[in-house]
Amino acid sequence: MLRLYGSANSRALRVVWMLHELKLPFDHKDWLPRSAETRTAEYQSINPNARVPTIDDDGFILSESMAINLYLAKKHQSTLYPSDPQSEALVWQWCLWETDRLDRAIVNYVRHTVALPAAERKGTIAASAWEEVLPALRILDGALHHSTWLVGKQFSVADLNVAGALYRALSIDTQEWPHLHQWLLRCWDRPAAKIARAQREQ
Ligand SMILES: N[C@@H](CCC(=O)N[C@@H](CS)C(=O)NCC(=O)O)C(=O)O
Repeated sequence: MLRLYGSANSRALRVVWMLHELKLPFDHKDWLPRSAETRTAEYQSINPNARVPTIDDDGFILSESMAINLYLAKKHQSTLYPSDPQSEALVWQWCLWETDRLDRAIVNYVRHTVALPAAERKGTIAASAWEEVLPALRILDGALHHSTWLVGKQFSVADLNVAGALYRALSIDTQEWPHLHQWLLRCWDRPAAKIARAQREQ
């Protein structure tokens, strides 16, 4: 059986979401980042970064949340993974773009504005993160101006991976970017997303 290492309270959230989209049973090692379990030699033999998530798919080991979701959707011939090369490439584009432009910046911004206890927030970190987050949110809003989804005419792994990474943005006001705002709500309204979110927020 497929095994997922990593708590929904980490970037494994987007993988939990994908596994529920695909309705795949999985053994969940619900480990928090930096937990003792991730610091063992055994875990580091499958993920030398000592980070989560990682999957073990009947002996095939894979880390990097974006790659995991691309692999799972493709392997299971999901409608979330487009079959034509150009749409497939656009899915990769959005996943790589998110990792480059937004993934850490949005986490830093939300942690240092609303998520951390007030005494632990650092305005300088929030301000420099915002300089990266703001243009990225504008780009997403522009991309969604004339289309419901990021690639093609239906929800795909591009939407799941980017909206999954934007979980933190659910706790800030995004109404200034109406297309992004509506798309984010649309994505997180999916039943599989709600299951993953409930697991994170329990
Ligand atoms: N690019 C990686 C990032 C993985 C990552 O940074 N995971 C964090 C939790 S969200 C972690 O395990 N951090 C532990 C550490 O920093 O030692 C992915 O998307 O899977």
